[in-house]
Formats: sequence, structure tokens, C-alpha cells
Amino acid sequence: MSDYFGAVIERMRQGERFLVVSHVNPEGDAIGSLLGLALALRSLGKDAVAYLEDPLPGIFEFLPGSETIVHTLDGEAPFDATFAVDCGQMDRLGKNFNKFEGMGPVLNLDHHTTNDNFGELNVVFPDASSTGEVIFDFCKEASIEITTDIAINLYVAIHTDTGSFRYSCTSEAALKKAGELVGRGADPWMISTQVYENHPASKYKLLARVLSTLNIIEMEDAKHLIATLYVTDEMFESTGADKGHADGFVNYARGIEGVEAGVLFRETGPDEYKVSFRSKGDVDVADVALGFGGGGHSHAAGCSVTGELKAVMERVVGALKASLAG
Ligand SMILES: [Mn+2]
Repeated sequence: MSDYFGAVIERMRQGERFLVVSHVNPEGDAIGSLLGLALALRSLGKDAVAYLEDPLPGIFEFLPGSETIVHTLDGEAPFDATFAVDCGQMDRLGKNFNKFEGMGPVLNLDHHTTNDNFGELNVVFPDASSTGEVIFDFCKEASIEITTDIAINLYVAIHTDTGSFRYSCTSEAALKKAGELVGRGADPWMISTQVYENHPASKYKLLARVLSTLNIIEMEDAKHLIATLYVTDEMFESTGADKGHADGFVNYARGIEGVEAGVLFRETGPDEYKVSFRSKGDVDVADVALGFGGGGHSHAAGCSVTGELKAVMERVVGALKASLAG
């Protein structure tokens, strides 16, 4: 059960010094929401420290306020409260953050259906496309003016979590909010060129290797196809790409005509694979991932599976086939 913003706004008014945090392996919604909220708090004259446990991906360095993000809390005095954004579970905020004793009460602002309400106050809107939308609503309710710098951050949050307004979470509300953010100075083309037209060449070299592993598996019902891709440590090493560069490659598998489910297997250790699923809707991939101890949404989910690549692929594809047959 979520609270509304009232109690959170009350805490914000009473406090002077806040920590704002988001999850490890941060992506556009985590970073845009983090910075949008930190800038909003600062615009009220509050002291807001923006913390990410992991490094900021280079494509997000253009975001206003990104230069203020810190990656350590050593020596920080206690905070009046901590805002956690775009994060469903406390441990996803990072090991070092969880060791920090000065966080104060945690105010949890999110949109994940699987959020376990770990905060002292929790505002979780599963119908929101992104936490960017939640921060937008928060600013409105708290009468905080959305400046151009805030607008750019929140636009990136909504834009990336909706897959550039393509995914099933794209709603009238998301588009209306994005429209208002454009009106407040977020420039769609400037942002697109920064986020989507700015990739290192090594990522494309990796993509070429990964696409060459494409395998399309026909189901017995002849109605559905499954497409698989995989990426190994050797591919990262030989192309010079970073681990994060494979994020999103699974969408190439789903994007094929007739394919119901796309799967990407990524080597994460000796005989250990991270498995990412994307579906078009006839199969609930969260259910399949859950069978391997993972989780997610019905259209996008993930899990970890141990074993030799070929065996892992057979097990996972077998589970998907069983799910499609059911
Ligand atoms: Mn999100």
C-alpha cells in the first residue's frame, strides 16, 4: 500500500539536508530521476547530495547536475532523510550505501510493481511508465517549478524507460508529461543525439559479434518463434566494449518478425550466465524467469543460470517452449 506525496512533502519541508540515491547499474530513469529530484530540492534551498554506488555511464554525462554525483558517502554527516528513487529493493541501492549509518528515514519513490515498500514512507505508482513521471508528479504537488535543467533530466527518465515511447508502458500520461517537459526546455533532438547517437564504436563491434550468434527456434505449434543471442567474455575483450554495452541487445532478438520471445545469454562468470528475456505479450517472461530464481515484468525479465552455455540455453529455451505451449 502506497502513501501519497503528502507525508513526503511534509518531511521535505521540515528537513534541510537530504541524500538522493538510486540503484546499482544505473540507467536513464534512475539517473534522470535522481538528478531531477536533487535539482528540485536544491531549488528550494535544500542541501541535496546525489549518490550512485556505480559509475555514471558516459552517455549521461551531459545531464545537468551530473557533475555533482558522488560515489562515496565516507565522511558525510547524517542526513535528515534519504530519497530512494527507481529502486524496488533496499539491497539494489548498493552494498556501501547499505553500510552507511547516516541515511535517516528512507522515502521511497518508485514505479516497480515488485517494490517491497522498504521505506519509512513509500510512494509507488506501478501505472507510471517511469520514476521520472513520479518525480514530475511530486514536483507538481510540492509546487516546485520545473526548470529546464530539471525538465531535461525527467524527459530522459521517461524517454529511456518507455524505450523512446515504444514500450507497452507508454501512456497518455507519459506523453503529456514529456510534452510539458519539452515545453519547459527539454530539447528532444539534443537529448536523442546524446543518448542514442553517441555510442562508442566498440559497442557496434560487439553488436556485430552478438548478432552473428542469432538462432531462431521454431515452436511445435508453428505459430511462435523464439530468438536467442549470446555474448561471452571473449567478445567483450576482443572488441574492447564495456559490460553495459550489451544492455538492450536482447531487443534485437524480440524485434524479429514472428518472434514471440527474445533471449540474451551473457557470460558473467565461469559457467554462469545472466539471461535477459523480452516478449511481445503471449508469454509472461517474468513467470519463466521466476522458475530460475529471477523476476521482472511480463514483457521484460531476467535471471541467472549456472552451467555450460549450451546446456543453459537448452534449459531456458525448454522452459519458454513449455510456457508457450501452456
Ligand atoms: Mn524505472
